[in-house]
Amino acid sequence: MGKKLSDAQVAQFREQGFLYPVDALSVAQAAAYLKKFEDAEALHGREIGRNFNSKPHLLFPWADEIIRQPAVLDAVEDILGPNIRMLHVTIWPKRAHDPAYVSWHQDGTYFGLERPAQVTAWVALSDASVEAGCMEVITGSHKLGQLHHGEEVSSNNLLSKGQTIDVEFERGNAVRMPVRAGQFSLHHPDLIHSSPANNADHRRVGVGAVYISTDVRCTSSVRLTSTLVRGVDTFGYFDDERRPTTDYGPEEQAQHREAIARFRSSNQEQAQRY
Ligand SMILES: O=C(O)CCC(=O)C(=O)O
Repeated sequence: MGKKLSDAQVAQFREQGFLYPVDALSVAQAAAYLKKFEDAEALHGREIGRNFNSKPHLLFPWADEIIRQPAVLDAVEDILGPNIRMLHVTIWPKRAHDPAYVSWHQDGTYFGLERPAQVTAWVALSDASVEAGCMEVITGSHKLGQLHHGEEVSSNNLLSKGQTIDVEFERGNAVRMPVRAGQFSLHHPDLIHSSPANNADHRRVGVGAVYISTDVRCTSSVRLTSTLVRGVDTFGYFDDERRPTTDYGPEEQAQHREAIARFRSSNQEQAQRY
């Protein structure tokens, strides 16, 4: 038995490449975080959606809290071991009856990590049912390794570069991963996944956090930032991110700008390879 997951759950993750649903927050806690997210949007007068949804944990203390939830980190520790960095965070909102979708991709594609010792946790702030456009995964596809991606140009594709697998793969063993507000799912960086439009009457909002073990290096020439969320880092492959203290403060914005610039530059470098 691990800190959060049973041995059978860890074995299932390794065999199938995903796990869901796991409990993290109460329904009330998830609703409170959703409200903070919507308050931040009201403050800025714009939706935290396309192009303004990366690394929110550097801008908002509430987002930093979400990625450090003990239940999430305990589950991640059961998979990656005790020394953990949080490499990237994306907030994934889909409005009610939103045609926005996420195309078939693998998370590891543009991260340029030297090996796939990575796990993504997707924490639901509102219900992500099948109707609301929850994720769909291809069971066991993480064993295929890194597949080739092209770029699917569509204003409805929520992926920043429209990265989409452009080789054939078996879709027969696809599984939908519904999670309720406060629950999360886990998936492997090489797992093929996507999510379709939201056909529900409510907004679907989730936070996708990518964790790596501290001994994993990024192969880009750009030195990336990341947040040590558990244990110690004796490797020093990343620059440490500072925790935000004020919602969207000037220091927070400066750090965010710098981190995003480095992240995009690294992504572009890695995109040349696919
Ligand atoms: O939010 C979604 O629908 C997709 C999320 C995703 O692709 C991810 O977290 O890796």
